[in-house]
Amino acid sequence: MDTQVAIIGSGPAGLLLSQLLSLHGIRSVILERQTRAYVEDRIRAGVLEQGTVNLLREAGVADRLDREGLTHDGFEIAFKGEHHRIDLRGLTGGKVVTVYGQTEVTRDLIAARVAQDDNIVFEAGDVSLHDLESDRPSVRYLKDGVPQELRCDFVAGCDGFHGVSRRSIPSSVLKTYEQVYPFGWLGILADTPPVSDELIYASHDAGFALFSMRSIARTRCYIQCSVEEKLEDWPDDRIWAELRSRLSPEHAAALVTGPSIEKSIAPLRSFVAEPLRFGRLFLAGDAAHIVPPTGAKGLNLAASDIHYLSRALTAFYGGGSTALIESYSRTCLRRIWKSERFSWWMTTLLHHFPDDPPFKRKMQEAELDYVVHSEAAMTALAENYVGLPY
Ligand code: RFL
Ligand code: PHB
Repeated sequence: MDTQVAIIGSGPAGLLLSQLLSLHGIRSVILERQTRAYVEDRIRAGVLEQGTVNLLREAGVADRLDREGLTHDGFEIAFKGEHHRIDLRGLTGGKVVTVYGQTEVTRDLIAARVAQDDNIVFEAGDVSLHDLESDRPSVRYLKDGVPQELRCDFVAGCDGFHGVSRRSIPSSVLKTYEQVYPFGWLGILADTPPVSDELIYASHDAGFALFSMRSIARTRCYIQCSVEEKLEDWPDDRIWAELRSRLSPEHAAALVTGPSIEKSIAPLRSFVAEPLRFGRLFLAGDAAHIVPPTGAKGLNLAASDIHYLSRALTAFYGGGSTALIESYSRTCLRRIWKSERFSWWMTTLLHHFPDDPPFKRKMQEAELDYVVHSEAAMTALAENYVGLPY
């Protein structure tokens, strides 16, 4: 089989790239290891920057997002029994975020891809990349146990942190930077109304908690937990009790609990691989970088990588220009490192670090107190949260 761009992975990065390329008449094939149902049911991110929303509109997949997405003008930070509002709209000259689940973004994109080009190969096994330094690379994989080969001009590695693409770059070329945090997030999804109209980021002596949502009738919450924690030790009642204990009394009284629809534990890590291009292979999204979810940046960074990559490939096929291909890695990394910094800072500010001396906790409290009372500090927080410009 032949195509122009072989895309590995049908997460938001791979799907959005395929959709944008298709609008410019550029053919692509997506190879995905999992089944369609698995990909569509994965519960992950929930907060979209305006740049991500704009890109989904440009891709023609924002009808449901525009109908069902919730516009959020601000969020709250809670600590020491008080809560403080960060007025995103007021502090950024009118910018906001949209709450709309990654699950829904993925479903909308898959529906569009299947309807338009039907170019996703689900359950593609043993994917391997070849001849990446030539101008005709290929991708080999198994479908129903039968070996297949896909020849292409470019390979887009959109296969997440555990994918094969990053590992196909020689270690002599790739440099990685990593920080693993000494805790994880235990997430719960339930059909109960959110505790507040806006997200609440709570810093508590027992650890961080986040009160988010998917709709006005569906709650998504997280609590900081140890990475050794087992899900079976966390019946719903224990999670809700722990969440309630980390809220201010006013919000605690308003928390509505109910049976969980989904529960999961995720480790927290910061990670960047450089460069993002090796010959004809581009890395994008979680394949190239991971942020801890505290700043709500992972999905949004995947989208900004795809903004740059789609433009680079469109310019190449439009007139043979390689300038944007050459600058892809450099351009992306400038924005990636700033989102890494913000996510690391939010994580450090809001979590309990088990091995820190009491002095460090006092420093956190002083910084929190400063951030929520200084217009300058809140402005810096708000402009990063709504998303730095592309
Ligand atoms: P994905 O979504 O991981 O998709 C990669 C796809 O590649 C497939 N794959 C392979 N296919 C073929 N061959 C192989 N060898 C393959 N290996 C892997 C996988 O099956 C998968 O379908 O990466 P992508 O597209 O780069 O998207 C990144 C985002 O998913 C991720 O950054 C966000 O979910 C992170 N994130 C958040 N981001 C935000 O912007 N806002 C948030 O509010 C937010 N909250 C979160 C999050 C991530 C979380 N978890 C679970 C880590 C909350 C949580 C709890
Ligand atoms: C979510 O709703 O899943 C969510 C929201 C904000 C974050 C992380 C996750 O910072």
